Amino acid sequence: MSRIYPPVSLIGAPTDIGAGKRGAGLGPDALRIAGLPEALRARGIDLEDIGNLAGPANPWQKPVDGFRHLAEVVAWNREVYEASTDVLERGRMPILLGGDHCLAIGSIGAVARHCQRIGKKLRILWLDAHADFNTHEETPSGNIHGMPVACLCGIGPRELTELSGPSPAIRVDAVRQIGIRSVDAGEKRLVKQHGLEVYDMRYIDELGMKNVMLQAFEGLDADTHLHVSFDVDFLDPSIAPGVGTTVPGGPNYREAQLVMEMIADTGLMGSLDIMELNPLLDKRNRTGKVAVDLVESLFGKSTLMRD
Ligand code: B3U
Ligand code: MN
Ligand code: MN
Repeated sequence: MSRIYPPVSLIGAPTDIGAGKRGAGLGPDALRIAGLPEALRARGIDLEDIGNLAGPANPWQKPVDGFRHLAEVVAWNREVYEASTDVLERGRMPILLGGDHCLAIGSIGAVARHCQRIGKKLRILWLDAHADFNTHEETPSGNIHGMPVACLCGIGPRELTELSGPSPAIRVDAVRQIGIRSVDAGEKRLVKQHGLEVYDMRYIDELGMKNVMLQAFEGLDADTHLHVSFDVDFLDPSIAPGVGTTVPGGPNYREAQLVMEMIADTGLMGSLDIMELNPLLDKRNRTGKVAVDLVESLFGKSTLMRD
């Protein structure tokens, strides 16, 4: 099925400020060099690339009170929030090129406020190996890329929970997490306590990816804005080694393609993050190319004879 897509804007956020390894700051250009703009234009999409945002350098310091680089994370997220809001208000679909996943606080914050303004429901598909639901007390690392979902749900420091407006930016029940296979002990307690909907790999193995996705889509309607937050470490490391925190046992290429194709079929995707790509940990930008391939499927490129 061919579909008309809204105009799209690429926003680069070249930083690894919330990560435990350096290199995710090269993600935006690695995605461009892997051919993302050309691939989207080839789908007939009206594409603008607003280039890379600027923010503080990574001072590479140890965590303080359970947070590493909190002030810099706030500054980067403000930039992301403002750029994403501007794109949404111009009637375009933002694609945030990360950068590490802490930037979802600004990106999803902008989408959540936009949905509130225009009266749309919000559903977030969080594709990740990790739940990213840590707090400064539970975190084993102090890395804020392990905390964005908690912050968006109102759990975290005020600088981050109120970054886009009154806290919480989103309701826990707006989120569906898919592909999860690494959750810290304290984080797991919090996930359960708050009732976050997590489809972990065991669940995917048992039900099959198709049924899991149908569950994730339950309750969607034409008034729903679907935000996809794609942490590239969602993928099995055998196809996506170029990320800072690989976790074995993730979705394979075919399962990942099915996820993307089924999201495309909903016709509801209104915004996207592509996060944590780290080309320094890869050869020949392989992971970037896989990510571009999958994003093409998110925009309706089908490998089947259904077009
Ligand atoms: N849960 C761990 C590891 C982690 C979370 N997100 C990523 N890694 N990419 C932590 O440090 O919070
Ligand atoms: Mn993540
Ligand atoms: Mn992850």
